[in-house]
Amino acid sequence: MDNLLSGGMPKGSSILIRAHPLADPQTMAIQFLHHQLENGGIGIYFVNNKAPTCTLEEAANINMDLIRFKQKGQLFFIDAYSRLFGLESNQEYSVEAPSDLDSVSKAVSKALFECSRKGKVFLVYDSLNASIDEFGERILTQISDWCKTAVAFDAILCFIYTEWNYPKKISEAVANLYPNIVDLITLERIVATQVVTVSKNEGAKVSKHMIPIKKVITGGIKGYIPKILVTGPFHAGKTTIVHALSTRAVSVQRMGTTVALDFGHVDHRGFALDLFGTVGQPRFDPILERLGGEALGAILVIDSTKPEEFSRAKEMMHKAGVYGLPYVVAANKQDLPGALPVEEVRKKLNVSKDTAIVGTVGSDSTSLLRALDILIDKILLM
Ligand SMILES: Nc1nc2c(ncn2[C@@H]2O[C@H](COP(=O)(O)OP(=O)(O)OP(=O)(O)O)[C@@H](O)[C@H]2O)c(=O)[nH]1
Ligand SMILES: [Mg+2]
Repeated sequence: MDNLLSGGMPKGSSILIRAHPLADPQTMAIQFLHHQLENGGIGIYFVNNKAPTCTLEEAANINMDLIRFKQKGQLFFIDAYSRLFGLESNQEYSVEAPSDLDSVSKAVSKALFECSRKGKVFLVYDSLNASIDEFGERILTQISDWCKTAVAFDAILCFIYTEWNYPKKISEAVANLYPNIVDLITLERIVATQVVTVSKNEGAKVSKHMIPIKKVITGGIKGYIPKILVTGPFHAGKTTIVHALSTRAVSVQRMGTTVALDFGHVDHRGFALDLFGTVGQPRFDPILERLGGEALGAILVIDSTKPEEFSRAKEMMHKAGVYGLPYVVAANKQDLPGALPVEEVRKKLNVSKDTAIVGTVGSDSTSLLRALDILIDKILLM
């Protein structure tokens, strides 16, 4: 995100997290807030659609302890919710009359003013939708004023917004209001999922139900590239590379060769990636054809001492159906005598200058990470 925002969150500015109706903008906002608090900033959380404690609970669910910052006097809530139901609020700032824009405005201005004296403020506004529902376009004029205040106080205002089916006029006005917009989009792309099923049960008849499962990791949002195919000829070093890159990996091996697949999970640069290594032996090519599906990119591993296998390498890319996807060539076994240098590999493999080829050694993770980095960048630019 820092790179996407060219060097991190802008100071003295405002940012809109604009989410597709199926996406979850709050988690991202909480994560931004938590990051600012950890760096010593002052947090303000404006909430008008649920009790402030709900936000604390949701943060705890992703292992982010906001209560600690609240107790330390670093985080303050503006409660624009409780009074809607005639309830008392025990928060530092509360909006007396949440249905009255002046009352909301007063509370926000007061909090911004007082908290800016304590340090650099990061304010989360949760949610813009509820305010649009309540005040219509009037809220946008008000926000424009707050954004000016943000510049004056060097604060960052972060608005949570879901793009429901608003009239074009409103959604355009919202988009025009903010100098920074982060979009959370849901892609309707089917990704390989694990399923669990029972196939034998003490001889009793079993149902054909398949239950999809997903291991849930706490810690908030992570970039996730669900499938990178690692392919290449027999013995080129695919299994070695998957294991060297992965924090967790399993392989189905027999007598030193892979007989089903390698699977590895990589945590790198804040990304979670899943690597699927294929089998090199041609008799397993039917598996290869199935493994390539839904991959977002590929690492083509070749043994740099065996140019006679290069055409097989390209054939594997075709068979796996990953030609056309972003890919990087790992010209592996560079440590062996007779290994072709990268430019020779390019000639013999007969690929263009645009194809990234990285010289690698299976035991040297620096060289492997260089290849992975290039691939990630290519995938992100897709
Ligand atoms: N010298 C050298 N040996 C390597 C390198 N990478 C892998 N190897 C060795 O090459 C052999 C084959 O490596 P694997 O990782 O099993 O190759 P693979 O591509 O998975 O092979 P299959 O699954 O059978 O197609 C092993 O003995 C590895 O230790 C490297 O960069 N240099
Ligand atoms: Mg293998």
